[in-house]
Amino acid sequence: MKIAVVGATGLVGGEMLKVLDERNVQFDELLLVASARSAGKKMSFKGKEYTVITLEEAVEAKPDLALFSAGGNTSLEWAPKFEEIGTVVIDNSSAWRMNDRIKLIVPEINGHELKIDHRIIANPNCSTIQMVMALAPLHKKYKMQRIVVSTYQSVTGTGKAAVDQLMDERAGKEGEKVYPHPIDMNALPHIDVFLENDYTKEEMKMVNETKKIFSDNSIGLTATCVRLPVMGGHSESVNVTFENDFDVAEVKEILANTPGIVLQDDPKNNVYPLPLNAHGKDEVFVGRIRRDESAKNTLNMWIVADNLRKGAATNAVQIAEYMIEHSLVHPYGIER
Ligand code: 2RA
Repeated sequence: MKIAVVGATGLVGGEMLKVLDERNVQFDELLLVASARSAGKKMSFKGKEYTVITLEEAVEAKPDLALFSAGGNTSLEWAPKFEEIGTVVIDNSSAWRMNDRIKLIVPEINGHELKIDHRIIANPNCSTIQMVMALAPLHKKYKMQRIVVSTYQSVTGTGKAAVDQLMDERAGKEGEKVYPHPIDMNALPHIDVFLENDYTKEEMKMVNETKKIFSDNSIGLTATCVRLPVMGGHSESVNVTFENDFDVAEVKEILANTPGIVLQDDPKNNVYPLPLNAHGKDEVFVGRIRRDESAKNTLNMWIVADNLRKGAATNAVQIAEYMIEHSLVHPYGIER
């Protein structure tokens, strides 16, 4: 098994390496891949030194599996080149997510959709993953009709340059600006680009990806996505209306018994999910669970996760694990 991490020098790429290590994913060879600018750089993994190679060199090396987190344009151009040589590409960018021929996977929810002929698989957006993780077991029991979500997103979702902008502003230093406004001491209701309908692309990702993951276009969803000067993870206020009524105690019990979810809901003792506590963890944390007293069959909840872990690297590695466990990685009929 030869695994490539494409975008190995980025924030998500670094997290992918950590997750591969922590989960002890077995492979014989590792390729660390990045743009020509970073090629030649030395990086270490499990105490061994690696030289970062280019995408051209990685295609030559014919990996069995490639975890991509190098931006949408790189994915659009390069994922098909890997696909052609039989590599399974798990792509963290938004480039392929809404393509009809590509599966959009959260393994706990729709891993069963993965088949041997899938060569490019899309990892959903971070803010979508943590929300659908918490909603999936409730959808099964009560059937979701409509979701209203507001996000409070970490600068790490933008990448290293955004973390630098926040730190530079905090230190009173001049530096590269990735946001159109100061981020420290601020809240920007603007993540990714604005679209024709005046929603941002991040907001529409939440709408469209949720429907695709649940294979249900009837789910109504509206989102407002906000960037905050936060580091540990994304937080979300979710208001969800179900077809069927629920019992709040039962909702808590369902969530507490769902793998990958941690219930943190003891308001009297100030216990609720926080990005500072989610940092570096793979689970999705849920709390502030309460009935919306203004609407029928409607629930409020607060969902927090480390956007670089379950929101990106961990989910991608879990897809890889699923593909390996179900013998879906090795190619068929393609001369390699
Ligand atoms: C963000 N959702 O937080 C993005 C990262 N994929 O900006």
